[in-house]
This record gives sequence, C-alpha cells and structure tokens, in this order.
Amino acid sequence: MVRRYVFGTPIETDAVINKPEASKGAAPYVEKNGDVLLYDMQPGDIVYGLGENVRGINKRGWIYVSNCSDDPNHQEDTKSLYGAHNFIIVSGEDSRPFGLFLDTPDKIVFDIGYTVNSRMTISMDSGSYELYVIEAESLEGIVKEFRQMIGMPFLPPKWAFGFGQSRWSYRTSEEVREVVRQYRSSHIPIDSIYLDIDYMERYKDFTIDRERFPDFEKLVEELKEQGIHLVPIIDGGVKIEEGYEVYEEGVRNRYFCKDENGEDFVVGVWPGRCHFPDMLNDEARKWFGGKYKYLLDKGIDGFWNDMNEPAIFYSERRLRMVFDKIEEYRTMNLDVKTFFEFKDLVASLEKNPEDYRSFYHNYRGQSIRHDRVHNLFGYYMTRSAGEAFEELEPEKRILMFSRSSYIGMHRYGGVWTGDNKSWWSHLLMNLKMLPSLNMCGFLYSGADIGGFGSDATEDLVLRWLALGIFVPLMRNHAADGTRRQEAYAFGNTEAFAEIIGLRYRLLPYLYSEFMKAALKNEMYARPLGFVWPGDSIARRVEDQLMIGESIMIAPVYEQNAAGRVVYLPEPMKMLRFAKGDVTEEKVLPAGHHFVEIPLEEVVLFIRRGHILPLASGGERVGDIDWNDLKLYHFAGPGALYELYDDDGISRRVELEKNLRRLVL
Ligand code: MIG
Repeated sequence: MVRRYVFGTPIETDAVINKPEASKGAAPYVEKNGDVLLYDMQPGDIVYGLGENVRGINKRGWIYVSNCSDDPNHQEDTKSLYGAHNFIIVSGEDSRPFGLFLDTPDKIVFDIGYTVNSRMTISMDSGSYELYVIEAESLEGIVKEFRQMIGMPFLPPKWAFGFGQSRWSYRTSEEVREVVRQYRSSHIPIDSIYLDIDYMERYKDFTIDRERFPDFEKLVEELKEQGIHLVPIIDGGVKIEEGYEVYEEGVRNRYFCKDENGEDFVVGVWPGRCHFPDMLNDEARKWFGGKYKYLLDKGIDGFWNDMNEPAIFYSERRLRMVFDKIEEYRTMNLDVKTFFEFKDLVASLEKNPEDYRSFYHNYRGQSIRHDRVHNLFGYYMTRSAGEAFEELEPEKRILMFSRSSYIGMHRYGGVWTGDNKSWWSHLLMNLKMLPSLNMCGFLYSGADIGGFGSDATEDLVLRWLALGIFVPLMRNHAADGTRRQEAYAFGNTEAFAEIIGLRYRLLPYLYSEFMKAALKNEMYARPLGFVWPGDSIARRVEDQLMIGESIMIAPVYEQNAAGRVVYLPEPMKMLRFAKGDVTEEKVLPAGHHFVEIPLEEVVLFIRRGHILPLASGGERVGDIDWNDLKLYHFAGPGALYELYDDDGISRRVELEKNLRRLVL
C-alpha cells in the first residue's frame, strides 16, 4: 500500500507516474518536526536504498546529501554523488518493512545514524515536498509497489548487454579501428566502442571533427559489419560560437538558461564558454532532443550523456571576480592566511554553490532558480533524448545512459556511476551500488570497469571483469593520461578473453532475468537480505548478490587474495569456470566456506531448485545461439526455468509471448 502526503507547494518532478490520492493526517513511522522527519532506528534495523551513493548496501552510519555532484575524487566520506535517489527502505528484524520516497528536486540530507547512532533524520531544504510511505509484506513487495508507481524502466537493445570498450579518448578513426582489430584478433568478445569528447569539433555537441574522423559515416558502417556499435558522448553545455547552429538556434529561440537579467547565463565547461539548454522547458527540451537526429542519421544507435549535474568549471562572472582579486594579491605579502585564501580562490571557481543560484529555468511557465530544481537537470536532459528517440525511432530501442539522474529518469535511460578510480574499494562499491540502484528503478547501470581515474593493474581489471560480467552495463572506461586498460593491454590476454567470454555464455540468462525484472517491476540484483530476510547473517552480507532467480555471486575484491569467504544461507551448488568452461560442480552445505578463486577463474553459486542455462558463447551478442543452451542446475527432474527472449531491438515487448519453458 502506498500513501502520499503533500507538504507546502512542491515542484512537480514527474518522478511518479501513478500517483495515489493524497492522504490527510500524520504519516506513519516518521515523526514530523518542521521540515525534518525523524525515525528512531532499532538496533536490528537495516536501511536500504539511496541508489547511487558511497558505503554499504545497508546505509546506516553515514550522512548522504541528495545534491547531484560531479566528484571524480569520491571516497568513503563523500556525501553527494552524481544522482539524487531519495528512496529508502527500513527493514526491521521482526517488524514489517516500510519504504519512504521523498519527492522534491531540493537538496535533502539523509542523516542515517551519523549525528546520533540510533536516529535517522531526513531534512528538506524547503517545506515543499511529497512524502510517499510504502508498505508491503516483504522487501521485494515494497520495491514492486514503488516501481509500479514510478513506471517501467528503459529497455536497452540486446547488443548493449555485450561488452563495451571506452577510453577518454579514442581520438581518430584509425585509433578506433585499431582497438577493434586488437579485440577481434585476440578473440575477446566485444559489441561496442565508446567515443569520448574528442570526436567532436571543439567539444561542440552534435558535430564531428572531420580532421580526426573524416570518414565517420563509413566508420559506423564498417564497424557495424563487424558487429560493433559506436556510442558517442553528449555533454550538457552548448558552446558559444558564432555560426554554430545549435548555439544560434538556442539563442534565437530563448532555449538557454537565463541570469537574473534575462541574459543567457555563461558558464565554462569543456568547450570553454557555454550556455546550458533549459532542459526543464518543454519546448527547449524537445528542441535539444531533436538534435540527436544528427547522429542517428549517421547510423548511431547509442549515446551517453555527460556533465549533466550540471558540472560547472566556472561562471563568467565569477571568473572576472577572481581575476580582479588576483590582481590585489599580486602586490601583497602572502602570509599563512592570505596565501591559503589566494590558493583557494581559483579552486572556488569550480562547482561554486553561488553559481547554481545564479541562473533560471522556465519550468511550466514559471521562472525557477536553478538550485530549486538542480537535481532534475540530468534527468531532463536524458528525458529530452528519450522522448526524441520515441518519435525518431519508434520501432527501435536506442542505448542511452546518463551520468546524473533523479528517480523517474530510469524510464528514459540507464546510468553509469561516474568517475571512479582504479581502486579495489571501488570494485566493491560497484557491487554495493547495484541493488540500491535497482530499487530506484535503474536496472541498466554499471561502473567504469577497471576504474576511471588512476592507473589500473592487470589483476584489478581481471577481478573487476569477474564482477562486471554480471552487471547489465559492462563497460571498461579510463581517463585521459591513465595507463591503458583495454582487455588486450596486459600480459594474460587469454584470461581476459575467457572471462569476458563467460559473459556471452551467461547472456541468455542475464538478459532473460533483466527483462523479466524490468517488465515485472522486480530487481535484477538483490541483496541476500531480500531473499533470506529471516537469516540474521544473510541480512548483513555486504559483498555477495543474487543475480536473477538462480545464481548468487561472491566476487573477489582484494588484491592478492587466494579466494574469499562465502556465506551460503542454504545449500547451493558451486560452479567453477576456468579457461571459459565449467571445471567443477560441487554442492556445498549452508554456512561459511573459504572458496579458492584464482585470478583467471570465476565461481558462482546455483540456488537450490534452480536452473542456469548457459550458451556456448560468441564474440558478439549476435553470434550467441539461444537454441543451444546447456542447463546447469541444482534441481530434480521436472524443475523449470522460464527463459525470456525477444528480437532485442523492438520497443514493444510482451512478457508472456516471449517466455520459453526450459524443463529438466
Ligand atoms: O570532466 O568526457 O565522467 O567518463 O571520460 C571530465 C571526458 C568529463 C567525465 C566523464 C568521463 C569522461 C570525461 N568527462
């Protein structure tokens, strides 16, 4: 059951598409104290949710701030990441679970036992918001109710479940061809190559640098013949440049965000001086979305939307202030105080909160200052593309994922979780974020495999891939200036080919589980506590996941480890893969086990009564033979698995029609 409470005059976010009638009176579970909601946590309570955030699957013991932020250096003490996902579930040991969704684009502070260990306080920036209280018998029931309310997730094309290689940047057509050659000649399966900002002319959205990509159209076609999709990046800011169509049209039609005097607001991002398209304005959004046609017409069928928190390097007006101030420092004796002021001055240009209070949107006929709707910008940018795709490509699924997001955006695209590092702790964080994102509707998500910033090592990338093969968005991506981390860039190329190859063997199962979860408002990746809520050990497991109905994963995330401890809530069958094939099948009793997992191997666990169909593989998604599946299982005769499959491209899908019963 869902109850909705309205406080003040909230700004409509369009997160919820099925709204229940507003309830009167006081909301249950939480005590309202001004603009703060209070809840006293019992020692056994677990708090799930909050989508993309640091720390655990259980969010207790930290403070999280919903305020979409570009933070390429995030670590354990970070409070805000790229998305704002204000949904939590409280799971008591004996009590019924409940869910809370706070719908407001404002900044929200979730203090989950940070200030006072046993106390949760949720503070809203303003008194205007909607509170949804969700009750059901089970944790999965709560997710289902919530997801029914916010609508079905975006469906990516089937090829987007293949492996993708990215780097900032592959700078020329030739470099792209070389990457593909390396993959194909090493027989490492791959389906997509990503183009980062350098394919554009001077970082202008919807342009192509013809010096470096003179034959762009031909490249797209040529790669398509090899089963490779080219996926370009689109940025949130539009470059100010005379004669650049997107800029000129935006100015002419007043599609850009304004300053308080009604002038187009100037910010510095990649291309230098830019304007932000007013993604919240219906007309501007339609216009911006229409621009993706430029690339669709060239055969492109996937995109990633970046810098849409939106990230700001500087605003024109602050830049001027800083330069003036620097003049003052020039003649000063810089002592301990003034030196640090001087040093911090330039740093204060980036992402300055004052700048986010200095421009305006025209949202549904009203002028609204950006900070009041900040958390919606990335959502509405991606919505702009999603709505355009529905019109421009009504028959075809187009791959789309975004860096910034808000709940509701999941209907238009997936997310990647922004700039992580080549750190072992970020491998584990990738695992922990996955179920939290699923709860919030983001099924198609993933992190930069191998880590974006810092230099990766061979063992890190291999271990990360061993998790990544189970993650819907499986993409290796790295920052400019870092060590090469393509799957062929290290010594043991065979091991890379085998582990990535396993993804392609698992793909019928993974795709089936993904699509069923999407169509039935369920989760693809679940914490163990969702499946065994009565098992006090399972509830606290932070480094294992259920992937679909049949398998549990327990990846290694520590360097030089020989294996790891795995907890089995019930007997399971362990499957070991070495050299791309099953080399061991063994039933293990419930309890803790130390499982040896060499660097080149992958293990997974089949749940009792369940079946794992396995294909023989392929070097691209199109190669996989869905009719030649071998059934691995921990079940008796008569057990069945319902395999979902479709053409992988049509937008309209029907669950029942596409299910095939595989019986032992
Ligand atoms: O400020 O386009 O998160 O994936 O490679 C950096 C360059 C801008 C940030 C993205 C990252 C991408 C990078 N971008």
